[in-house]
Amino acid sequence: MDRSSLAALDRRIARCRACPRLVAWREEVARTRRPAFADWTYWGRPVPGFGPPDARLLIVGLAPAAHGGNRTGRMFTGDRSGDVLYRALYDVGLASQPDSVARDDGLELHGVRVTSPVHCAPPANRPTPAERDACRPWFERELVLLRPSLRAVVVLGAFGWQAALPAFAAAGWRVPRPRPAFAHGARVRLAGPDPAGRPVDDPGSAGPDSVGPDAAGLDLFGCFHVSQRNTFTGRLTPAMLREVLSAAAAAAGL
Ligand code: DU
Ligand code: SF4
Repeated sequence: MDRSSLAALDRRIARCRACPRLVAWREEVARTRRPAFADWTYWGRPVPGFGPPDARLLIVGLAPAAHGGNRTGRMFTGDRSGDVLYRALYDVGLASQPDSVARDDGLELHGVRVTSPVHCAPPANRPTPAERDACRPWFERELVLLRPSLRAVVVLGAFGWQAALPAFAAAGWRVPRPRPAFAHGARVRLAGPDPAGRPVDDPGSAGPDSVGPDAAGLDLFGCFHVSQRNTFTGRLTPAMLREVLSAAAAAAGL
């Protein structure tokens, strides 16, 4: 197996069983299903990231939804959060179609990859800090593999933001101290590694994978999460989401 390719990483992630509570939950949901999806064979496994391996823009969520990604096997696919996200990506020219219903629906993302810092659906959409930390090596590995092309990131919500900053630092980017706070509309510049190739923020994590000459700087954008709690209440409107995605696409050169 080519351990350096993103496709290989995605296959490895999909076999992970590191978190007992999440393994039990994702499989129980897959067994019991929701009446509306009674004829589905749920994925019931970790949901890998989705999008091209040379993406210039990365979108970071929270975790798959029990009857969304955990059912379809693709990030933000088959749930209301995804309806909002993919509609907006299509509207700003980054997706080939406005909806995302199944893994084989033909959807293509243009220069964009979608992932999350936790790959298994958690009960009540809330991973524990231990689960977030357990999944972090997968996220760091994904960042290292995307590093040659990656130029901008949109983080959806405070959980993703808190999980993302240490991972970007470990993957070689320089994260300002004190750590910038999450806000909708936040925009933070992360420089690439210093010439010596040492991540400034988190020297403890420096290893052969952590540094390299290929990391340019990137622009990190904060955006309210696309969950119904935000979209049904108008806290996050489609226009607000399109605005952040457009700014991030421009920063990424898309
Ligand atoms: O709105 P919903 O489809 O029920 O999403 C549930 C929950 O999971 C919400 O907080 C969004 C989040 N989520 C995510 O972060 N990534 C996904 O791929 C799907 C849902
Ligand atoms: Fe593995 Fe991440 Fe799923 Fe935990 S959440 S079982 S670390 S893929």
